[in-house]
Amino acid sequence: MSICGRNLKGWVWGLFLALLVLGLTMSASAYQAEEVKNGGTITGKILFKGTPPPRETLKASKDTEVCGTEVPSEALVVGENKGIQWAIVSLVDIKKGKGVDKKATVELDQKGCHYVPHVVKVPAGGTLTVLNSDGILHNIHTYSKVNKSVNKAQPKFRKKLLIDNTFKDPELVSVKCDAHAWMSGYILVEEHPYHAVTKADGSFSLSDVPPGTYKVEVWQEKLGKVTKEVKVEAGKATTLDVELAAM
Ligand SMILES: [Cu+2]
Repeated sequence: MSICGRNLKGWVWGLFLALLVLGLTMSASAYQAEEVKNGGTITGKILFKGTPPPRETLKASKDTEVCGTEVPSEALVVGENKGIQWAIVSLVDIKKGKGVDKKATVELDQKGCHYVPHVVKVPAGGTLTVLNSDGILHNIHTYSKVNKSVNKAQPKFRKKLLIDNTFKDPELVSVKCDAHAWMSGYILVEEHPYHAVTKADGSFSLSDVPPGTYKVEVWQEKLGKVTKEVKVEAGKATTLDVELAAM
């Protein structure tokens, strides 16, 4: 009887501890992925306020047969109607919605001594495949605070480099090449898919957003950050145009 009672007590304690650990784990990962039915859409444009500066040109000092000598900077690209390319639009306070596909193939190419695309989205826990279309030596050097940093050479014969077990937590990671100082890009590690990178005309779209009011953050590497609030209704499209000014 006493042995049985002790066993029971131990079992109850075990269960209690297991539930405690489970609870802590769940509260640590704030975002909950679930199916979204009849969600809304947020679409709009990110525009430059005022007269945009001319696009900067950087001087290439090596591998000029592949890179050229004058390299157009990608740090601030403003299109004809003031649309800003490669700004990031994010729902920052969303707690539940669509999940990210950790098994998706995400590629970042090194082409013409640029990162293509300039901003690449990687699901947290996913793998990044780095390509080397240039056929010259590049190296992938990331600058991060939360995730492990990467510093790997990619010789000209190495067409593919897989980076896994690295981008685990949400963060905007800067990537540079130590061989070509002007090469600069971003890796956006996302735990939810409600981030959009603007197209050449500054447009973006976020779909399947569960109805609610959200804080929207717009970030651009040269122009900084602007925060807006947006209300999303079931099955409806909400328009959000945001202007960013020079800092
Ligand atoms: Cu390089």
